Amino acid sequence: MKFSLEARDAFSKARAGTVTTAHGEIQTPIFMPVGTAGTVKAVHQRELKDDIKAQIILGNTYHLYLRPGLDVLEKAGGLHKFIGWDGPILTDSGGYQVYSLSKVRKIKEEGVTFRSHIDGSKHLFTPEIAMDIQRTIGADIIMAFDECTPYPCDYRYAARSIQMTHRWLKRCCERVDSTEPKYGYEQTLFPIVQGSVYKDLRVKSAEFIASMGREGNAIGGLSVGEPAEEMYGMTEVVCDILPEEKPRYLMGVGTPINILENIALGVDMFDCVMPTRNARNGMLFTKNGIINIGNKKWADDLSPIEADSDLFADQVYSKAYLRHLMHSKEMLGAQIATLHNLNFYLWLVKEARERIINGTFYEWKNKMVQVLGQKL
Ligand code: PRF
Repeated sequence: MKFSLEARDAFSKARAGTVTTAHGEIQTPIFMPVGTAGTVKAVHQRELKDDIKAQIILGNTYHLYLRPGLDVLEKAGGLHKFIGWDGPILTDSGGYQVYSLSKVRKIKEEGVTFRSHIDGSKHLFTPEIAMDIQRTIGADIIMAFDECTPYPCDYRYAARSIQMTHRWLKRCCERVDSTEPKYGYEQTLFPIVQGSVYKDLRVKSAEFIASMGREGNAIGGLSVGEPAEEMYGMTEVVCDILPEEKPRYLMGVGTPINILENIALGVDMFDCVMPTRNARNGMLFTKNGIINIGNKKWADDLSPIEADSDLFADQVYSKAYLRHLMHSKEMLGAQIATLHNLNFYLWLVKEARERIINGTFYEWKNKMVQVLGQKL
């Protein structure tokens, strides 16, 4: 993997760059649609590529390991081939889904034992196992196995937790460095900074993560219920320590406003279920603010979903039609709403990138932060 920085904003810490992976380039800042179980829910791979021009998608170790399982993925020749997506993929390590989804879990130095949310079967994830599984899945970027502390989290717990996450990171690095990729192309490991909302712990963790000298770095443990200002405070502290010349990925963030504010603090990569999940509940993100398409006020609004958009679905379908589909629980409703929201998120980061390059990012960002919070 390679990262080149192309521009820096003069009025904030925003940057524009390019990540090069074995499956293609990613222009940063970027948003990565979440494809938990080998599908960005309700979207065809062709739509991801041709309609919304997604540059990288996410997969989850936890889900893919439980279903379809490693035998099928290996037989297919990895996740790219299995799902018919030849662009870059990043997989999360399971070091988050295990905490948020599985039943009964025990965290020990060795790793985490948990019961599947699907059939209750018992499993163990260790740093080594999480790396081996990600070798079999075959993502271009793979994530370290960490502990994402909940919010709130007392200081003593958070302090002990980063120590374990750091010891786990060393084990992840050793495993990755002593094994080969299974499908002939390079896989890059990103370590994850933790430390809850404590500045001194974030500093300690960021310094340790930076010292590992990997090719990209991630920030975890945020957007778990803390106020946005607290999140920004942590991102700022961490970005000032993580090396400039490597991409920075803020995990599981966030709203369009969160994304803009974190770009301004120096973050390059984002993922979040918000555009996809909220679409299925009728929440649409637009350039003028947030729409709840289920609202009665849209019942006879025959204007396009988003007039000022290059997405065919935004032009061809009206708000009233989309509302009707959602109301009738027609599958096409979820498809249109998801495509719309992802297209909006990808427009947002692309616009941010262009404005970082042409020097108009900061003013635009502040204006957009006002607009995007409005409920229409
Ligand atoms: N760790 C991992 N994945 C994550 C997170 C984390 O802290 C978060 C936190 N927002 C989202 N996804 N491994």
